[in-house]
Amino acid sequence: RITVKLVLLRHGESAWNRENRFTGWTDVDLSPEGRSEAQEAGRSLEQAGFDFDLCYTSYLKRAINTLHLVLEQLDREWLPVIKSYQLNERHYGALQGLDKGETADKYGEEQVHRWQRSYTTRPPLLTPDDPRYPARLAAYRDVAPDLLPLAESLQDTVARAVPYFQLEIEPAIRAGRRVLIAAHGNSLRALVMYLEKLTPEAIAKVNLPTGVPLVYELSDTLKIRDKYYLGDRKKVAAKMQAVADQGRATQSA
Ligand code: DG2
Repeated sequence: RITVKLVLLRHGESAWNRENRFTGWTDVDLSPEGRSEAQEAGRSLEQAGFDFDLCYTSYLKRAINTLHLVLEQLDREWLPVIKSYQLNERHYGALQGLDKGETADKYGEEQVHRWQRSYTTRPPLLTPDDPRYPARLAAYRDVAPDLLPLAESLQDTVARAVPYFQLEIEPAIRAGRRVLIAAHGNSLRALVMYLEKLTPEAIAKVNLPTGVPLVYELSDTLKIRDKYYLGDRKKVAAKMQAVADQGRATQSA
């Protein structure tokens, strides 16, 4: 019986997580707290005896730098790292940059929750002339423009992240390679939904904590044998609750 460990890691707290702003494809870096979270994630992986053969991350620096801090901690900076835009965060469209609490004050918590956690609802779209439209950004100049979003639902994110996972990452896992994926709250929720075969209703309740390794022990056919967070249970629960609370209104109605 072969068991392969796959580790999913949401980046440490970013500057905009700290400011409670919708981030999406905005390329903000880690906050000082987020850097410590990433180092702590590296330490807990090291202490639990984890090692990796191959790493994947997005085109966004909060995930890239989290991965780097983890590899530094593991003394594995030499590991191959494959970056792909398919692992980018869900594109939050015209909500990007807005304060999540103030948006809830303006549109109501229910609407904000729908934008954040509904499977099919897209946030308000960017217009193609918006300087934030990915087709206008250097990072995506090699990507066909029709693949680049103006805003995405989780379903849209699943449609790019899951086929990428199936084509590029699954063969490596099936071959027994130990994979670490450093990505984002919603791009990782897309992978969690796929791995755990969750319904849209079930994935709506999943909130990934920042900077805590999520370990899947898989068979070579990707059946889940075990799943756990590498971290203090209470701290992890508190971090998940903090993520869930980000869309709350700042003033009670
Ligand atoms: C957050 C997720 O993404 O936000 O885009 O604002 O993981 O890159 O910090 P991340 C964002 P929520 O969907 O949890 O509001």
